[in-house]
Amino acid sequence: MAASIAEAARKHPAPEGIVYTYGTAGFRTKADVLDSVLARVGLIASLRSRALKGKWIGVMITASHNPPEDNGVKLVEPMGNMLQEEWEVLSTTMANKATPEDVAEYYNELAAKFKIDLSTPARVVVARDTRASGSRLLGCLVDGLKAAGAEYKDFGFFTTPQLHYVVRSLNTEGTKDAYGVPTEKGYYEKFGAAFKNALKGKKPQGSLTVDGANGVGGPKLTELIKYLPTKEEGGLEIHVVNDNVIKPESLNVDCGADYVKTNQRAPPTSKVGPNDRCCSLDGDADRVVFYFKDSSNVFHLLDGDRIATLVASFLGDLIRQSGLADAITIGVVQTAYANGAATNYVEQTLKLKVDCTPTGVKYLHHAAEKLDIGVYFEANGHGTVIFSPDTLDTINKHEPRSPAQKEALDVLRATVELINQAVGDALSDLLLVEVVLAHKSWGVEEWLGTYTDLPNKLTKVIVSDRNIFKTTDAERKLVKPDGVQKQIDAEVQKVRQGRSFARASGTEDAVRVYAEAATKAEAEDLARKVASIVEAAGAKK
Ligand code: 16G
Ligand code: MG
Repeated sequence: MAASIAEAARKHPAPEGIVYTYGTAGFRTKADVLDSVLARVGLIASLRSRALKGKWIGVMITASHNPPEDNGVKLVEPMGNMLQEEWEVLSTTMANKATPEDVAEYYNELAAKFKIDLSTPARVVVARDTRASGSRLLGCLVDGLKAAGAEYKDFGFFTTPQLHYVVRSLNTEGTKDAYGVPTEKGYYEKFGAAFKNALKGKKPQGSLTVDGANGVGGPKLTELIKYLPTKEEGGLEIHVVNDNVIKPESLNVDCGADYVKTNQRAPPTSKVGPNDRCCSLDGDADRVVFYFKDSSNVFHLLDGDRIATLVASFLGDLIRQSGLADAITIGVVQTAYANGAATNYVEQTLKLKVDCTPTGVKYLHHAAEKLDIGVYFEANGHGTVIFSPDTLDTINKHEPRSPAQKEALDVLRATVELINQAVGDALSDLLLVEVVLAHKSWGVEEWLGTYTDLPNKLTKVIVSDRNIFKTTDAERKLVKPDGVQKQIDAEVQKVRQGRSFARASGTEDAVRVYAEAATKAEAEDLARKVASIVEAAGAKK
């Protein structure tokens, strides 16, 4: 075995001078320097599976919303969760081993450390997005898997959430927690049927235009549509745009969720009428944001905060109407980027508890796991809802006491099925939003009307070393460099409804600054002031 491990590493030598890190979303960088990483991830995935007695582990090759020339890779745990933190560190170490001998030695070291029996089967599911570099990188990954003697299933092109779905389904097949049939078709059948059941005769109004970011989400949505009720059958009219995966160089270019959220504008190609619902996916379809233009052609964004508030209010109603209010509580998990008005709305109007965590899906997911029903979304559109095992049990066993309770309970049960609980899933999330709007008989204007966002500004500052910026309180306060938070606080005091924070980015070499205030001018001014404080602090040695 050691010989084959070293051989795989030799075939894909690590380029000199590059330090790789398994970050918030796996390894991600320019595709042409990732071959060695993919081969080593194949080794790590095999070890992880063996450490878990042959459970299926997922490997997804994607760089999400990054430009077409980038790529990346992330590992998925058996229940469809993100990789355990300890293994992120081990993956980083493995990726940075210099020689084939070092790689083989580290492989054996890990086997010894975790008492892994190397004769246990290793099972790995692999898939990729539509990037041009994907097939080459898949080859490197497979070299690693074969060297480690792993059994693998290649699902070809998949959205990231489809991979999470298949991993969880494979590991729960035949048990009482069976998640779904572990195939692509099984995914469409599960979510298609749940959508129909959750609508329960309510007809979506108008149509939905979905921007696929020219990534894998477009064609997969087109496939999913075949499993949804047609407009004539009381379903939703969906138009898929920006779904050109034949031209991978167009991926995420002037379209997609990140473009819309960052630029606060619709993709230039968008040709929709006033108040028409639109949404944009990112390159691997684990993020979605909604938007529309009103009759005066003004753009309005309905981001992750809006999805969270909409869904939390709907679930709250269903729980009450089913007669479960005493048994189940709902909480909302956000990050510091959530608009203050959204937080206020959840606490004051919906009367639900809000938790704040650091940026990154895994932190929100972990916090949501502690709740009966945890609704978690980042403002950028990553998110889902998770139900604790006890809560699922309560919902399944509950006996309705009236026809009205039964009606609500049926919708609640179908909604649980419609939500991809393994991970935030743009396709499942967009269907969920449509179900809520249909039940409330709302269009985008009513949705937008629930509260008014505080004007806000996000900027970034390039500093010589972003790692000197250390935060606490879910990234809302700086503890280092000394004295900087005090200066920020002083600026925040000067504006009405002011709030601002600075944090080192986890994905870019920069410090991000967020500011919000009662008016656009105050928010922008506050962002500028805080950015210059950060810049000055970052310049000091
Ligand atoms: C990653 C995270 C995303 C987060 C973003 C923040 C996952 C799957 N993705 O893309 O949740 O919002 O990083 O980027 O966790 P930043 O640290 O550069 O601001
Ligand atoms: Mg993504």
